[in-house]
Amino acid sequence: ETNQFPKDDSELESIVRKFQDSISVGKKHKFWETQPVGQFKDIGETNLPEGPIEAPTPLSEVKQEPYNLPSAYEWTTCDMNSEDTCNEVYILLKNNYVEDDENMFRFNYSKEFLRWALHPPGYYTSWHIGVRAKASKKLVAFISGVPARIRVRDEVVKMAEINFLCVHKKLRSKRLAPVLIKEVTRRVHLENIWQAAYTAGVVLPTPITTCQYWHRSLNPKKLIDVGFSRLGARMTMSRTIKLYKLPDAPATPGFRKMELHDVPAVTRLLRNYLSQFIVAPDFDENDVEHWLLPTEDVVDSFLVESPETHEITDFCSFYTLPSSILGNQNYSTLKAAYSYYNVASKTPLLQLMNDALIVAKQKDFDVFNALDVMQNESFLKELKFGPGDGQLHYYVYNYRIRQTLKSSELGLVLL
Ligand code: MYA
Repeated sequence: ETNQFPKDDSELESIVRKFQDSISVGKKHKFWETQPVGQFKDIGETNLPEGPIEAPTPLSEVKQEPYNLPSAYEWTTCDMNSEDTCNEVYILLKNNYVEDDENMFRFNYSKEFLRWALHPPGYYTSWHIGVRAKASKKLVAFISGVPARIRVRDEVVKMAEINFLCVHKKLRSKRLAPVLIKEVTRRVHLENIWQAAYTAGVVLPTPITTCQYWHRSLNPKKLIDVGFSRLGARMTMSRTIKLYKLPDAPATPGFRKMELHDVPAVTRLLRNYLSQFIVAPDFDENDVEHWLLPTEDVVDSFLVESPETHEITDFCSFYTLPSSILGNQNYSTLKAAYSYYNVASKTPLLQLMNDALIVAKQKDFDVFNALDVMQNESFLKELKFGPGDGQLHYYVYNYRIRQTLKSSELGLVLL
């Protein structure tokens, strides 16, 4: 159902841009070439050792003062527990964060979501960094990090997960982003952490893997009306609605919402499952409680409790990330669910994910999105997901991984 052929010049341009991106091996990255990250020229160099690119320096040698900003701007640390500050970050992102290639949709992370994303166990307020205009005090840029333990093969590495890098539209292309990145790096170093993980839609030196988003229509009429998808060839609206129809209730006996007392069992299930991937988070019970216990309109988690043995055998989860629909008369928000962590040990993964689609539909989501990571490829086509046109590149900072991974070798989902 999704874009098979370019429909107009702007779509053609975006395809050309992506092609140019994909051959960006020869393109200059004035900032990224100075950073301890895998460089394009080193691709295929199998002799370089896996692990940190630069050794940590003594903490006393970490720069003690913030980097310089252009004189009209100043640093601010954003306390997301403050209703006012959280609202300012929310508004900056709502108006200036990531859009699709055709500028039809823009991510609209909710305030509750931002608080959840930025307050995991052990978070540092100092890693939630804003830039204000000195005169008006208006927030014009943001970057954030949260601590995480990420396993690469058999090493567990303390990292920062960097997200929500945003520069106001009116301040773009002034090299502010490298200053934000250097400042968050400095503040991460001050906590004696020397590695980071991040994702981006753009190609930078150099991805550890490149993933694709797939989309499963839950409300096909709205998706077509707002231009998210198009009516397939030889399809009518009523045939399309029928194609995507789902049962009213999940099919698996014992399928229910995750609760606090499930945290130990879910942690065991998930740790065991994630151990098969080359890169994956090293979740303990505190992490599972934070990241996977259901939070209204932020994250949903379900599991299968065997009706006979009461054993927890399967688990699925998705997070809520709406997008603003730019310039549509009838609709302002696209309600999207994003597949998070799923583990099937007894129920077939296909059936488990079909139940996830059913509960997402019950909760009135318009679309269910999933990356082709972990074992997701095994259900995407059969459950009528269609490939999206955007790619998501995964990166690690100051850690070399010998070969580029297949997306199915990745066990990490960033928000
Ligand atoms: S990904 C989401 C990024 N946000 C958006 O896409 C929102 C809309 N766009 C914007 O707000 C701006 O366009 C941004 C760039 C802020 C993205 N990741 O200031 P500039 C490089 C990394 O003139 P602007 C997310 O949040 C670019 O290649 N670098 O450009 C994860 C160029 O460098 P080089 C990026 O457009 C973020 C330089 O910036 C990105 O005004 C992970 C140009 O700067 C990008 N997404 O602003 C950050 N986009 O010349 C890295 C552009 O070398 C974290 N650039 O090519 C690294 C780890 C840090 C911690 C380490 C701890 C040890």
